[in-house]
Amino acid sequence: MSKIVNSFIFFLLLLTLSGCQEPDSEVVTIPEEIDCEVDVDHEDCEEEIILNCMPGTIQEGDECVEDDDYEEPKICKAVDFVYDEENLTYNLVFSDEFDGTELNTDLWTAANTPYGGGNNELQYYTPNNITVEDGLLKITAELETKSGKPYTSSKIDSRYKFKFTYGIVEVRAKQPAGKGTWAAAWMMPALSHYGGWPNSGEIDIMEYVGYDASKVHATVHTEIYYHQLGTQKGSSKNVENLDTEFHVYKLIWLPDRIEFHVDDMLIYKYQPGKYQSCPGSSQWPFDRDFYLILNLAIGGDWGGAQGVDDSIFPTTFEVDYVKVYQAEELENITQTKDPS
Ligand SMILES: [Ca+2]
Repeated sequence: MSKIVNSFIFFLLLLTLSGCQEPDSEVVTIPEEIDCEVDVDHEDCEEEIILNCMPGTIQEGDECVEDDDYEEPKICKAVDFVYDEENLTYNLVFSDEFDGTELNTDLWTAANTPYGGGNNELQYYTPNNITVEDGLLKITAELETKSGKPYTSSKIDSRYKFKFTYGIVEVRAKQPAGKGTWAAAWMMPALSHYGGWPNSGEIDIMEYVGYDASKVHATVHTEIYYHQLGTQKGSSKNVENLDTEFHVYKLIWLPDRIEFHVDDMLIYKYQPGKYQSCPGSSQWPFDRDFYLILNLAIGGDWGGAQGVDDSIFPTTFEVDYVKVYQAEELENITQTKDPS
């Protein structure tokens, strides 16, 4: 036992010396042999207890105490995923073709509130402005005062019914014409895992404001990239006939990037790992479940930036379908350094 203890101490001494001196620089003095069975109180014979301290703590004597020098290990997000995008096997996991005669409440919840939007929007969201007919979801905004709001409209979400991480979303829709409309197909985090808005992220698959009728917008918001700072990440695309014809808005959400398309034309690609070696959740909170939202707001900081034209009502946002596909290969994907 004593030899083991002494050898261990000697080994530690060697390690210490080799760490701070040039190799072969000095002869190490071997401590004199001590018989711990006889000399039980000798300091070299005291049994050393090595505690398995938790991260962020350090052993002091026989207890673990807080380590003031500890820094949380930084987890890099949206980097080091290896997958073959060309050969992902996508399966349909959510689909609403709006073929019935009313909103499918197994998939969606309709809002009923004057506070459904924020952004100084002017609508009261009620389920009453939804119709499902001709294979379409129709959200119609009306010039109608309700609970102090001058307009009514609708907003539906899949929050408690469908949520997902990574996948392709397709929304085929026709935009609501007129100055003052603000339609969107977008996604919010199911849980505020990284904190309140915008820290846990927001993905705006498509936004449209009626006063700028030839443009469609796609945006992500994160802790450091969001519109109130003017740092949100996104872009827009000029497309004809947005409010007279249906167009397909597509989100491709992968473990390391998000792409937005309209009619298969790229609007914007967000890939923080291209610009930063180690993105954190403040740039990429998009590794958690999100849910779908469709709504037609009236007025507000953006939609109402040029006022609201009361002659446009009723005006309707029409959605032909919402589909979500997920790839088997990405279901449990983890970060792996590419061996090449
Ligand atoms: Ca349909």
